[in-house]
Amino acid sequence: MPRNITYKVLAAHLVEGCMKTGSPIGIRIDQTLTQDATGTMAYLQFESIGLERVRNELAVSYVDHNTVQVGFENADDHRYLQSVAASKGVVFSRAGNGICHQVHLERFGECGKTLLGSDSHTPTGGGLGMVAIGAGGLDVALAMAGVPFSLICPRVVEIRLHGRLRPFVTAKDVILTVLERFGVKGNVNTVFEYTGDGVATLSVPERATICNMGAECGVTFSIFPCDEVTRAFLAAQGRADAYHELSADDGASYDDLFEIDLSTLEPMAACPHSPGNVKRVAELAGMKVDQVLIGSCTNSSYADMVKVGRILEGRQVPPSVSFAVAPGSRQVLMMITRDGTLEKMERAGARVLECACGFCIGNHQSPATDAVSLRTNNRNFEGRSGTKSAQVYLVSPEVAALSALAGMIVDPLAQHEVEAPGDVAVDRFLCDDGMLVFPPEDGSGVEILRGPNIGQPPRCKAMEDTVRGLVSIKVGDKITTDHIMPAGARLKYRSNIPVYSTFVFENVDPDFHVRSAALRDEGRASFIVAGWSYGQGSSREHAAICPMYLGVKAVMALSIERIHQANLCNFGIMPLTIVRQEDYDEIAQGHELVIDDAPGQVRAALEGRLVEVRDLTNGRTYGMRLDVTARQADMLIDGGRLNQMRREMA
Ligand code: MIC
Ligand code: SF4
Repeated sequence: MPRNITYKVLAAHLVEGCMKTGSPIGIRIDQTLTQDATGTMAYLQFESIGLERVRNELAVSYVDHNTVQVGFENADDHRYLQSVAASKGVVFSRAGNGICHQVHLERFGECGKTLLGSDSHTPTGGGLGMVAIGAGGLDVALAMAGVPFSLICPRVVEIRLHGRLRPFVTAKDVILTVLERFGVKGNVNTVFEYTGDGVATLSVPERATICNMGAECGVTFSIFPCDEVTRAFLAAQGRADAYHELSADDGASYDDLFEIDLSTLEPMAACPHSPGNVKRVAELAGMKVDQVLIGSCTNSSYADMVKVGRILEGRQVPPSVSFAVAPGSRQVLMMITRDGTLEKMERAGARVLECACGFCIGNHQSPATDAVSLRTNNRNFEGRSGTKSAQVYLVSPEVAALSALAGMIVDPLAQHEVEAPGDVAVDRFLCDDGMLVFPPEDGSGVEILRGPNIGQPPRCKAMEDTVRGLVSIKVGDKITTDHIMPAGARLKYRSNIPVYSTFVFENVDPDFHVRSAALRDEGRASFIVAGWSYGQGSSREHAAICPMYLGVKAVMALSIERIHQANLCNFGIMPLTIVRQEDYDEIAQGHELVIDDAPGQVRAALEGRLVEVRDLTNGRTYGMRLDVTARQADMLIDGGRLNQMRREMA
């Protein structure tokens, strides 16, 4: 039977289950990546599995998120990460080497391989024809131990690209068009596979931009074929061996089709406060901007930087705009230093930032009160920038640069002053792996260094027969993991769960943690009630670990996003789906709920039975769905994945 690319790569890695859409499968993971904000927990969990060395083909540990280092905490984490990498056989990418997804694309990605990363933008690797999936740190720790990764065999949407982009229209506008069509919810267990004659007109970094922001739609991953463009990119990176031809068979079938004529697209923007809130830049033109930031794993490639430099050349950003640029990797930085791009930026008045996540995660560059901030990254959730009242718009680097110069949003197609920057061809990238630390053959003598900020991951308790407690918070739709577990200034507590837990829902309801901890200390459970698409966005498993630490036993939502659902199961929290809208309307904060014979009901849910939740406050009973695999049901009963493993190994 003719196969699409998605099924070809998945089938080549299949170790459990069968390739039937909608059924659970297990795949072998070739490569893993972690970043520092999720990595510390992931390696602590890997250590607790007790293996001497990682078992997958390649494991890379990047330091790119917490590079601001106010206080000792981040530096302690980095030292731990470096030592544990040397000890366990992991390649360590030092702070300053760049953003994990950009560096991985440049130096490690390989056509047709699987990559699991503890970061939701891991699908960036789809630009090189990889099945690249974001997951919680514990799933990545297990993949490093050689355990297959479980997922639902996805439905595949064909996104057929025709024609060629017009000058000033970019890959960012392609993915924003996809976001406009598919939105940020309802795409669980789906893959976007790109096909059509338009594919050949897009470079690998452009394909990577498109795959990167597929994460905002909530798809499992996005993937492009591997063709001459891919071959040339890898050869220019000095890695011709990483190229393998990969294309869909003639007549391959798909579950859905979305056709895009690239030549008709326009510059687009995602408006506050969701990447799915897409408008045409033309509609926003003339809006005053206070801040413009170019960078992040979405748009920080060498080509992006060169184009920005060409637009800025010989011009000056006005004093009303705070303008900064963060190249995505040390390779990019070194190349733009040599070719004069950096000087063009500096002369235009750019503040040049470190090659790191930085502003994207709200680590610095928080805008002024009520400011309009134009950024090239992928998420504009309320408050993520560090300023709750700021209005963040997501655009292409070209629109960002032009708007920075004008002090207002500019539609590039409606101006004639600045010429379109044209294509950027690279025959040979500057390859210097001096900031990568390769592990010794035998790491057994390496001492693992732990500072006082590094605590052990908390243990969860096995499920009790009767789960009884209060709804400690009720929230609405599209609650992101940034709402649940803020990053930015709080990031440095990622390895200190008791402290980090005090910030759960900080910007939604700062007393949540006090209420929940009090219930926990009285031996009662907490429940979170939520609307549609709960847990979208980041892969941070802390959005499950910290609630677990506070005694949360179930999330009851109209729908829950894929990575977060898996993280909840990994940490013993029941992901329940509220079946009837009226039930959601009925349950209020403070209601007392009981789940009788919880383990029995979890098992029965595997046969399709609804879980009965009794509301003692109003005397009603709600039937809720528990969509889990048999393995997840077991881990819920055992009190999480690590307990389950310990039981299996005993
Ligand atoms: C993000 O973009 O939200 C992050 C920060 O990269 C996260 C990971 C994290 O929270 O550490 C992600 O995308 O998974
Ligand atoms: Fe870093 Fe931002 Fe990319 Fe997340 S989305 S990996 S914070 S650059």
